Amino acid sequence: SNKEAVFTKGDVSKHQTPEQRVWVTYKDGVYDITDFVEMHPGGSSLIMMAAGGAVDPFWQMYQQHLKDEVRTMLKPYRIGRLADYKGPERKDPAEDPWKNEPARHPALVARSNNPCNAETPGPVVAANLITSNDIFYVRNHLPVPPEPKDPARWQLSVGGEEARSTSLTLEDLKTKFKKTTVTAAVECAGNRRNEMKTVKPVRGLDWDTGAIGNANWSGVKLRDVLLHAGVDPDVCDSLDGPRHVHFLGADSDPLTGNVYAASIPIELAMASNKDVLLAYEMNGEPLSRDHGAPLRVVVPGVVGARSVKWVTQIVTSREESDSHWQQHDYKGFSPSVDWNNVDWSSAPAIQEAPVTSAITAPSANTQVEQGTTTIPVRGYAWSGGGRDIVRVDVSADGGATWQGTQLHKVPGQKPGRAWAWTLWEAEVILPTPPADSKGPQQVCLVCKATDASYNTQPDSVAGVWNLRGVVNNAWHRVGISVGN
Ligand code: MTE
Ligand code: MO
Repeated sequence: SNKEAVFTKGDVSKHQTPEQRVWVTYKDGVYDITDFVEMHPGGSSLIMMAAGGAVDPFWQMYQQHLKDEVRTMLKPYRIGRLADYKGPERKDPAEDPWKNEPARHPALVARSNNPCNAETPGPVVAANLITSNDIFYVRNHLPVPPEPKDPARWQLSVGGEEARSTSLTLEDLKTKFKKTTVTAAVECAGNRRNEMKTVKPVRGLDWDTGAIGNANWSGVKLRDVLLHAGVDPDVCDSLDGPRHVHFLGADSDPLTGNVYAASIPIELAMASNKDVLLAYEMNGEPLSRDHGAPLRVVVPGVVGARSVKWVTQIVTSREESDSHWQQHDYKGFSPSVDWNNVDWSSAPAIQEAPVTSAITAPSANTQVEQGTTTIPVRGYAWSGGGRDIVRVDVSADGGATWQGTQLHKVPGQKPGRAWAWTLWEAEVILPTPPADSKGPQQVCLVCKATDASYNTQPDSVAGVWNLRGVVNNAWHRVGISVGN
């Protein structure tokens, strides 16, 4: 409106701290967000990067759902408008951080574009024991880093506490260390997040069941590389030695310069039977750009977030990684915790994944002919920590009664090292419709897996709901109808 106060960019730039009050602009609007920032001490770091200036360029970077939330959040804080607003600033196309993204298989189901997040389509997710590279889900937080200009000069640096600073080329890794192949599933902790929002809203990508895949990863054992860098083989027994191994990726935030990073406990990194790999091949081919070329970490049995792609630095430390993704994401909380009262330091970073399974066929809302008595049902099951899947049960009546399934496994997995997923299938007997029934019969198919420690899945999503929508391992339900 005309009566609105008018501010210059210079006025806005004088408001960058709670003491000066925190102002930002979005399009032609000026907002005093001090109260918002103080209400969300943990969640304010992103918006604070824009303090005293425009939030618009930040929003070009981040996902749509975040943009919508921030837009709604801003509304009540409007204090005026910007003088001489001339529309969004044109960015130099040469600086577009997304201009180097690789091509992707058209069958991948996109959940966001920049960054690319795309899942394997439901019907093919468990079609084969090994997921082919081009339809393996992609979960990127940042732009894909450029390919090394001269691959021969690419280097991995290894160092940190009680380790010798060491540089290794790809050739060093391939020739000085034993090549190992490990079949392992990688699953995003956000897989099946879409079911959580039926309980209460969650923040995150709307993954269905396809943020998981199973591949043959080849490379060298992280343990061998750490030993090469002089890490004491008995480091885990030392009382004051390093406790964590950090992995830093080459992908960086175009605004802050922060790279993707995560860490795992040193026990996992040093154990020869945990099979943590620095992989340069996926299913016998050099890693593709989306999956971490030229080198990525694969931490079997652990949520995908710790399997750092494009890894260029490995650091031993007494402290856990302080990255955003280790400290302020990929943690699980009680359903009672929300974005207003979350204390990120109160929960540990998720490492080993819980037992899970999902139905991948038939898909939801499938209609089968009247008189159908059985239906083929299939899917995948997997548990973290190398715990094998010992059983998958399915139900055709919402979980009142259960039927057995046939399991299909990757051969040769060692005891306690079942890193691969298990596929399963069954010809499921449908409930007999009541004699007086009219119209289509609704059938709720359910699956649940049991792992080698006899852990099984919780029955409801509501009980495992958490604000970030991670590790949803509730019984998976698929509604279909019989007849019309
Ligand atoms: N590593 C880097 N450097 N950057 C990332 O964004 N995403 C992580 C992990 N490693 C990520 C990363 C997450 S959350 C997951 S689930 C897996 O990579 C996904 O691996 P994929 O894209 O090969 O399927
Ligand atoms: Mo993830």
